[in-house]
Amino acid sequence: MRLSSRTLARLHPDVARPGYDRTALKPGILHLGTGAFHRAHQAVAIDDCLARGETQWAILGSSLRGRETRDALAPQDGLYTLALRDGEREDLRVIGSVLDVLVAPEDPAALLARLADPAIRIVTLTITEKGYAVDLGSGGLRQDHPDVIHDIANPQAPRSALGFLLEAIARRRREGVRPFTLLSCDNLPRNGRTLKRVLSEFAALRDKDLAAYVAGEIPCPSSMVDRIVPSTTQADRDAISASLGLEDAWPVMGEPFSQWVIEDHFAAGRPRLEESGVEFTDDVEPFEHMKLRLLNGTHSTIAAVGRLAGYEFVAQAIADPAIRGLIERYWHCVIPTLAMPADRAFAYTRQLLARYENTSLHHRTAQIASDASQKLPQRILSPLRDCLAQGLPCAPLVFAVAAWIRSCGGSDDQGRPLALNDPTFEAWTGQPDQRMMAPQAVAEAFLDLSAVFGEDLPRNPAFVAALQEAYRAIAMRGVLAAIGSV
Ligand code: NAI
Ligand code: CS2
Repeated sequence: MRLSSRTLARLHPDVARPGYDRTALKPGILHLGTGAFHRAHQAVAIDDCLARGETQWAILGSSLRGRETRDALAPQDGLYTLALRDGEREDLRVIGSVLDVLVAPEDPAALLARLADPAIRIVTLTITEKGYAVDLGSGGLRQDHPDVIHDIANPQAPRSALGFLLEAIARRRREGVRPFTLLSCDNLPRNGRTLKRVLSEFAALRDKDLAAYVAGEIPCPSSMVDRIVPSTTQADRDAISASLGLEDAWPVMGEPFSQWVIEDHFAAGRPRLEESGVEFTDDVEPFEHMKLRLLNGTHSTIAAVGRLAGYEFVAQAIADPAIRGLIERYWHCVIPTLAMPADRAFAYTRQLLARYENTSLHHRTAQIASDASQKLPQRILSPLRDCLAQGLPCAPLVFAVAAWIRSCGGSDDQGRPLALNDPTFEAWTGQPDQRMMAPQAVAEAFLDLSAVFGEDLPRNPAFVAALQEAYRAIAMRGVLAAIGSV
């Protein structure tokens, strides 16, 4: 029997569930990109708000790509399970905040109509880094992006998040509807500011006046989001359904830790998220630097190094003393680049180690390695630039970049194939064949990738030489042996 409003009462008694009347809910938030993370993070904080009686802030979900999430959740009336795992412990909770999921490619007009609806006051986004069509080297819009070109030509039937948002903003403005707030929850640098910049540049391709309206009237607070949420596997579905006593076609799972820090600029009100543990601030950057540089930077390092060494999961990789030592040295290099007091940052890294050691999460190194070309600039290269500018040691960061380059070669240290899963990188026509080239030449060829390395790093001789040396060591000795020299 399937999880749904009708069967809720049959759930195993230990499973938490919505205690509020879902028929009284009204959607005040529209979410773009209803993937695993949104359902394990923002939708949970909103579930708490609904339970406190803020009934006008339920979520209307949407997908700009596939229909899988809608197909799984529609027969369940939007209900799904969150499983929080730590060691032997697993806490199950059914979340009720997502009312429905719209599938944009099936009916773009329906999504546009809901975005233009005055009841929608906040639009949240988790569309992955690549969903913003941003050139991370310059921070500006990729005007050559196929979706950007398509959406400028077809404003009434867009494909991209930017296309949907701009058309909805134009309609609301025309119809005298007050603006919504755009709240990015992706792991981008200054995610709100980045969104505003690409959206304004996108608008300028269509109408300069609309671009000025976006820049002046649409609040885009930046936010820092954190909870490790591995993709759900069939084994998770089966195990969670067995514990529920009902079938759930798409539960999500994550760690107990959760953090959300938001700049408090909203156009038309917001739920009382502070009562759900969310922090509000005037400037998210110190939090964002701490999280992107200490957590995501080492996550991407573990993904690249761990995959070359043959580790499938983060917990396995961090249990290897060589990798753990590299990560600890990495943190020592990065902490002086942060605005956070060092003792607070070190306490954060101790907590990170424990989070990485959580064996029940089964967090795949391959998941973190996906879209790496969209992740390295803010996670690793940004602190690396600060280290270079301040004359601070940064060998572990350079090593991480070299390991990523090596992992793009298509096989691990044992010659087993490594899948890429990075469409932006795969579209790069200058990719060198790593088996055919001298190590120095491989690192040098990668530096042509300006969307990753910008214009400055390839011109820094100390960085270029260190990268060539780190790559050569990995190629010659294998990644684990090469760590010894870092
Ligand atoms: P997921 O794979 O479950 O969902 C990704 C969502 O993004 C899907 O709805 C997909 O349709 C959509 N999407 C993919 N490419 C798109 C594009 N080009 N344009 C528009 N939509 C697109 O992944 P998950 O776990 O939900 O992560 C999504 C994002 O959330 C991450 O990229 C990251 O920025 C952020 N995040 C994820 C965390 C995690 O641990 N999973 C934690 C913190 C942030
Ligand atoms: C990970 C993040 O997949 C990745 O790239 O580094 O999604 C990470 O799990 C989250 O940022 C944790 O909050």
